[in-house]
Amino acid sequence: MSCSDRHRFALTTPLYYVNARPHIGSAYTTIAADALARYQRLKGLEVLSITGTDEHGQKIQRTAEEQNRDPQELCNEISGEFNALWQKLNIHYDRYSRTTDPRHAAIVKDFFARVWDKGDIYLGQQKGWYCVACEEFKEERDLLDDRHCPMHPNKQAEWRDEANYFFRLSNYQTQLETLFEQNPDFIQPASRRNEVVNFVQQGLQDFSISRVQLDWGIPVPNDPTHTLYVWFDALLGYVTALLEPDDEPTLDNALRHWWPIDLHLIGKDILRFHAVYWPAMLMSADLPLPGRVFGHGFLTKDGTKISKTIGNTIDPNDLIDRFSADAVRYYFLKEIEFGRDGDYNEERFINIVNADLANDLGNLLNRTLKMVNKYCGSCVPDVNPADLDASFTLKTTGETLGDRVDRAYQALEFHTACNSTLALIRDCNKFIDDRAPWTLFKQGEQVELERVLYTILESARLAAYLLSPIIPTLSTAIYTQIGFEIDFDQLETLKLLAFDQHSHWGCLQANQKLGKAEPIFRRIEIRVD
Ligand code: ME8
Repeated sequence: MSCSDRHRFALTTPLYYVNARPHIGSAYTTIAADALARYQRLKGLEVLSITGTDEHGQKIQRTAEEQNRDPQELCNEISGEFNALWQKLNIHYDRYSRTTDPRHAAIVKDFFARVWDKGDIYLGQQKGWYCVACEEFKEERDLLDDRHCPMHPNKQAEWRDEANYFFRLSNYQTQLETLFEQNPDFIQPASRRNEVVNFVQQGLQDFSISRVQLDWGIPVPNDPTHTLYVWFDALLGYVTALLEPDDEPTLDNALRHWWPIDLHLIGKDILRFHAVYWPAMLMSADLPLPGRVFGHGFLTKDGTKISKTIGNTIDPNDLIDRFSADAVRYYFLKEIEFGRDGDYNEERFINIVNADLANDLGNLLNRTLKMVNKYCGSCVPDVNPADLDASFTLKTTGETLGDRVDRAYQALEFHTACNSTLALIRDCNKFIDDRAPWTLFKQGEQVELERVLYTILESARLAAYLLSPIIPTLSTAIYTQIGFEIDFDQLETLKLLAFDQHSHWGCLQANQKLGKAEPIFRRIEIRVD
């Protein structure tokens, strides 16, 4: 079993198919992965964040044929679009794995040889219904009327009866059952784990890992009349990503530094591949297993899964252009419990980011900074947090917030991290109205006035710090206005922001010179077309 190094953390998004431009569903997993990677970096861990594209298989071959294009040219174009989107969404990945990279073919060849030598590959006859959109054989009982696929109701499964190489998945039934029993957290959340355990208990069947009517892929090393099944090749894209730029592309070199990966973040549609097929393939190759597989829910639009194949996509580029990257990142992580399905609704999007980011957080900071400028000479008020008594309830709440949010990130409960932090900010807004600093000023209560303003400023700082994995640009703006010279996007400055210190309420130093006060997030006006 894997035993990962506590000072390092490697995580992956799925490698996305390049049959169409990225949509908000693909962005969703990547936003979550980026938030988690940023959180781990804040905690001082060395992080390797992996994403990429899955470029082989029938689905891509057909898309290229339909568009009368060279498949590689299609892959290059769409892969470029994924990359451009990640830049725009402020995603910091360390490795971008493309399965058409020649280095990847070398890794696949080495891995295939190990599984072959183990005796886990044999030639057989594959008969069954294949959904090209899923790149998966389906049981007839799982298909809808006229053999339409439940995941892609506009696509029909196709009959196949051909010689294929098979992987002996059935050999790993007991080992997989033991894995799930001994490592209850291997598959998360628990509901997904139960699904997988039930599936495995029904008895595992070998699955075919080659195709004969397919050119666009990696030839089977021992028999080039067959092409490797796209999933066999794609999962190994996670391993290829581990090669250092100068490494010779061998499996041993790839596994040297970061294996085993700590976390595979995926959507629930590809759980079986990651939680059953992949561990069995790794067991066959005698390799340690990844730490965890987390299967999140689907984004839906009017109740239907958002999908490139169905054609009901939402363009993340458009959302970012209109609302900003931070707003998009915040909405999806705060609004949808990670692990569950969630529906996208534009009115709700606007209401939430306006309420939380523009009103509660943005206005609070702006009002407070103006008062500090006016009443305290543009410096953090000269207050020792230890002198604040129990009537400063924000201090009491703030002192436990760091630990609560830390636990939420560890458990991938992004919505809890957001809600707990925003609760402190709402309390701040009430606190200002209750303590009325403007009245304290008129009454000449300078000591109390400074205590009140320090308390609010420190709470806003803490909120910005704890939300920085989700809204890095806004957090940088808040920190800058409070007088720090840091950028949450720069790894070097993160070293100055030690989690132990900055996640604690009370770390703001008295007399720090403030930056320039400016609105951090402008309210979004609802478009009336
Ligand atoms: O499955 N809601 O690629 P893919 C939430 N190439 N997440 C969604 C979503 C939705 N509506 N639609 C897609 C593949 N996703 C394979 C992976 S990995 C070695 C190979 C997310 O582009 C979700 O995480 O079809 C899904 O699992 C992922 O996009 C990949 O989708």
